[in-house]
Amino acid sequence: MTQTLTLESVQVRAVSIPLKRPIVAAVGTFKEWALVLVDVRTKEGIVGSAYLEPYRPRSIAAIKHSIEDLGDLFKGQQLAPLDIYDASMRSLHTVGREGITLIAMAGLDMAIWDALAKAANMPLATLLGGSPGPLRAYNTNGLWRIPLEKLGDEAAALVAEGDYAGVKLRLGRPSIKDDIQAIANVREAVGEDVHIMTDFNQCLPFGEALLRLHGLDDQGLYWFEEPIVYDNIEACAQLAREVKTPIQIGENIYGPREFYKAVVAHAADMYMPDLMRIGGVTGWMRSAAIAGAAGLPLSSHLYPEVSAHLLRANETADWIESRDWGNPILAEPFEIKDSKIIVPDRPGNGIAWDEAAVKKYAI
Ligand code: SMN
Ligand code: MG
Repeated sequence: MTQTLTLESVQVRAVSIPLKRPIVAAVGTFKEWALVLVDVRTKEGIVGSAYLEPYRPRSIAAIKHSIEDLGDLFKGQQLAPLDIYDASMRSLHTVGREGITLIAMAGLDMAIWDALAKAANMPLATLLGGSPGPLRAYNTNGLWRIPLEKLGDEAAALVAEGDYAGVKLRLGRPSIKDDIQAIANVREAVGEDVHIMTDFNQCLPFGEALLRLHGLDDQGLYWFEEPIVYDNIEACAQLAREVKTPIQIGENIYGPREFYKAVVAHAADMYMPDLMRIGGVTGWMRSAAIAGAAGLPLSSHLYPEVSAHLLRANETADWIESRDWGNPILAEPFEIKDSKIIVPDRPGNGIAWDEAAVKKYAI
């Protein structure tokens, strides 16, 4: 007998969790990390869960209202994520195709896929044709734009957190000399065998990016992430052509069509979609197929749990960005061992709330 699920209601809550190492980046300074929790209840009794990372707490009201809007629209309908994705876009494009529209849709979509995997009694990775198991991970939990002299100790501590084979260092300091010193401090602390991914968070004007990336090209860095504004596709493509170190982009790409345009324009050498912007599991799988066909390495941005399931089912899976900021509200955070995140062998996406912690951090 086939089991279909019917949407009964959608619950949206929010928490804000203090960060062990505050984020100091070109996108902003954050002492706490907000999460929007989405639970999709079905008539059959299965609940699908997922979260969004809205950065700015004040944007939560708009996201919540949009998800509730979609919940009303699909009440009583079958949980068919591809149908719901398309109908959501048709419904919300009236208030914009990207931004809140895709973010709300993505939150609902991830929770729906969790419910479907639970109904099938399979991990999400298995439902998508992959399997649970390990994936290589780098530690992104620090190395923000903190004083240069603090970088070495922090880098060593980050490696020790999970025997990590990679860490991410934020660059784009006032001068290239500062960036070179930052790299030297981290390299000295982690040794030759740990990869250093670097992230500029779009802070460089294009001319400065040309000078800076050429100047840093022989530093043995694993990638240059978002050196310039993400949607200047032609300029991104020029950097990818001219610079030896791989250019990595993707966390700000909204939906599979924008992803396709970037790939066609050779805007980068590697991609790292963000689940809330790429359009949830559905938008990710559509984009991953494009990356796979083009032979482009695919990593993740934030959302380590759901991204890990997806990368276990993707042709060109590369690195998981490992961040623990959401762990305090998870009943069973994913295990990290030998620089690998382990996709657990339990039904769904593996996200279950620690309700006492959700209450504690509720906003
Ligand atoms: C990032 C993530 C979250 C907050 C600030 C910056 C960054 C990354 O772009 O790739 O981790
Ligand atoms: Mg980034």
